[in-house]
Amino acid sequence: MHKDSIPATQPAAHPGGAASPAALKMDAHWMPFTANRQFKAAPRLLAKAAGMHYWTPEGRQVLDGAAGLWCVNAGHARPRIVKAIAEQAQEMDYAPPFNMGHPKSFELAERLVELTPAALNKVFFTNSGSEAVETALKMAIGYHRARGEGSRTRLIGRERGYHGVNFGGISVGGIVGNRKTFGPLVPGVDHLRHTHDLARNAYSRGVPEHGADLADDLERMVALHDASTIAAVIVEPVAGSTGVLLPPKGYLQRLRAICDKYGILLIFDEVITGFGRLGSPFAATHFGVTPDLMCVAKGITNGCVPMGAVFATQAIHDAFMTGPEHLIEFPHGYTYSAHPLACAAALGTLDTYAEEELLTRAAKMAPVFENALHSLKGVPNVIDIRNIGLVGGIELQPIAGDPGKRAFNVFLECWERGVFIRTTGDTIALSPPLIVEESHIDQIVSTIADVLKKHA
Ligand code: PXG
Ligand code: PLP
Repeated sequence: MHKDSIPATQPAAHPGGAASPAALKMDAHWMPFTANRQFKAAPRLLAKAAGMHYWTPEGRQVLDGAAGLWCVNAGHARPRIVKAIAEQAQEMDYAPPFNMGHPKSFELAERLVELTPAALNKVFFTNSGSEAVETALKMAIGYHRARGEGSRTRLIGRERGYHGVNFGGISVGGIVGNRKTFGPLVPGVDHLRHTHDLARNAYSRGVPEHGADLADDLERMVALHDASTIAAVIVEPVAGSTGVLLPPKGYLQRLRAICDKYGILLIFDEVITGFGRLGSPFAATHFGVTPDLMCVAKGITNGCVPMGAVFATQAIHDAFMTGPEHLIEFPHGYTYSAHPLACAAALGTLDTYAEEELLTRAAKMAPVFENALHSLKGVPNVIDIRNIGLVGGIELQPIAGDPGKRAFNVFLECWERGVFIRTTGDTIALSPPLIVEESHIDQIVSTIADVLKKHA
């Protein structure tokens, strides 16, 4: 069913008449989240993709263990999505999103809210996860103000959280490397402690036992700042970018209860967990905890065209709908909100997910994935293994004085051996496309094992 269409031996063309890799000039492009000088000295280029695989410009096949960057959930080059984008580009390239509309955005919104918890029945479109986060934070503050609680402006994030790279997102985010360079950030932000606890929870299968009480940090925030100053709490239900940190059993439920007690909005950042990664359409549906606002991106278009979105409750939406009807209720939006190509890609993506039942496939594959990952216990330098659905984290013992280096070396060597993985700090983060088969999982895990054993 998911057979890749390009044989490994077929030499890949250089799409669009691009220069051959040897002749490629790399000076002008300042690359994102990349060691630019190191990369340009020894580049790793991708030229084609289909199904579970990438191909380099030389035609070397590489298995995709990361769904690109946690986004290509249905696998690469899926025909329905490709066709939808091509047809939309022919039919209408662009439509202004302010005070104008096009049918596909409305169709898409209706389709999306069929998948979310019933309470989340409004959708606001953005172009990325970072923009979804900014949008949700502004909605939260604006909601309280509209209800006459304008003092609720404080935002609570969590240590080790990743919420994109814009100023709001890095302010509520908890990654020092992304924050320290950029000055005072957004004022009035505080952070819960993270939930990662190797001493008590190492080698958990699924959610760990210990740490639900860490949600009580929110009670301490209320005691310190007073609930009347707090607009919202934002968390990733499962933290992806900082190394696959799972919520302790009962933690999200407890956070929900404390938010309810004090009228604080709960925002789930589901940019990674959304669209089937955990085995249910969203983490909210997986854990049975409904946030007030939910950010998504990545899998919404299978990574094919940039798009993000924020889901909101009727109550949040309606709080804005009170002024004169000819006035803009929420002064926010992007030139490319609900871009026609993105909407077409998203509709093709939802069709593909539905036809192949991909939004629940991770639940079916989880036992196979879990057993394969945990077979790495005892392999040199492995200090923890974490998994849920089709997300896995393998934490390695850092090289003394050189944090991150061991995992990056494993990444490089896996790439040489034809397996693409993602690493963050000294954790290997696996998130294969949801079409993954057992043989692919075996290849990923055995390649990692071989590399770790070789360097023991
Ligand atoms: N929130 C979460 C939870 C994310 O994972 C974003 C927001 C930002 O989305 P955009 O589309 O603006 O990138 C993300 C993105 C990694 C990695 O190394 C993960 C992301 C981005 C870059 C790197 O795991 N996730
Ligand atoms: N900067 C300028 C000068 C603009 O005119 C605009 C949009 O009109 C933006 C930034 C924001 O761009 P976008 O809507 O793509 O986020």
